Amino acid sequence: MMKRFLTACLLSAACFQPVSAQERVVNVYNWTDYIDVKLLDDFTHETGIKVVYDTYDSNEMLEAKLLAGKTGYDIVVPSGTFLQRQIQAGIFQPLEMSKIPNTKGLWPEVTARLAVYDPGNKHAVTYMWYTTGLSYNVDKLKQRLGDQRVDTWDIVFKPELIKKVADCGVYFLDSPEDLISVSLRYLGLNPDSKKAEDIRKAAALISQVRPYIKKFHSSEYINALANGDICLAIGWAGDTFQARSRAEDAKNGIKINYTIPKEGTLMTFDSFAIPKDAPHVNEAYAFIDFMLRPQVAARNSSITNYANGVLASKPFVEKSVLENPAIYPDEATMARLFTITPYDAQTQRVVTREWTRVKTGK
Ligand code: N2P
Repeated sequence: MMKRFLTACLLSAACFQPVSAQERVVNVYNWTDYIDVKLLDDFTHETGIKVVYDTYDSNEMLEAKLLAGKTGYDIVVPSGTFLQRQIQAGIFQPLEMSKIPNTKGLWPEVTARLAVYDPGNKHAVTYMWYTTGLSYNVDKLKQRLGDQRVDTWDIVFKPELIKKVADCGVYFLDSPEDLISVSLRYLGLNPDSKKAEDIRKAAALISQVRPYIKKFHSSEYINALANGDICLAIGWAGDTFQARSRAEDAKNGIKINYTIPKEGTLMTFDSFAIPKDAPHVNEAYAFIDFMLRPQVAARNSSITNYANGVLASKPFVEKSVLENPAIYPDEATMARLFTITPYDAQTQRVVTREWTRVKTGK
């Protein structure tokens, strides 16, 4: 074994280089469609650190990996509630803010909201924040719903309405937290309720319209909307506007829109965190600092259509993105948004069971 190592070593140039000159790497695990991918090359070019980039589209998927341990990831991007319980489970290391000087440009209000999940802002910094709402094909909905305004959850939760659009394809996010909280809100219950009977009521509401839902999925709806395979989704704002851009690029005449229903919706914060067993901690700091650089954060927002956590990036964000109140909500829109707290273990069991039941239609 040793001999084999020595032979490999002697044959490789790396063997003769000082450690600091050897290839530096950072392993990043982020959501799908959530970055300007050109920035990864820019980062490598500037720092010499290679980025191994991997993606997921659900907090459940990320959490399962983190709980199994030894992921090899240096940076992950959980949403607020998941971040909170992962911090409590001891998964992340406290951040040394002196290694992330660009935290000086962070957005105080957004940072304060993240502190609800990460008390004292010790373990995470906001990457993006956004809402859950209605993503739709403007013409196909108009053909089917006439003058009905698409600014209410009625569209997806009233069987007589969703039934009318089922033929052109409806997807819901495969995210129990999003779907249950907005259902609770629609029912006039506390969207953050942890009562089992409330969770069951929310699940029953979704089950009622289950026959009209083609798929539960949290990333395929972007292309499905953009190419006309579906006409309605419960989705996230940034993804929806990416679908709009893709349709525009394809010049296929498909018009996509997104609304925050008047009844209100969930607002979520996704943030960078470093697992305790991250193999490349200094590289992780370098990556986070790069991503928080105002011009870089702005590029990410301009491409992904998500609002980032860096106030100082605003002057550099594409005007159409910055001025879109569904991405950067104005005061009136803000007033309709709610946030939620993590499920305790018992509630989580109810949620998981109900969600499986809803999806399988049983
Ligand atoms: C990006 C989805 C990010 C929002 N496609 C969900 N955390």
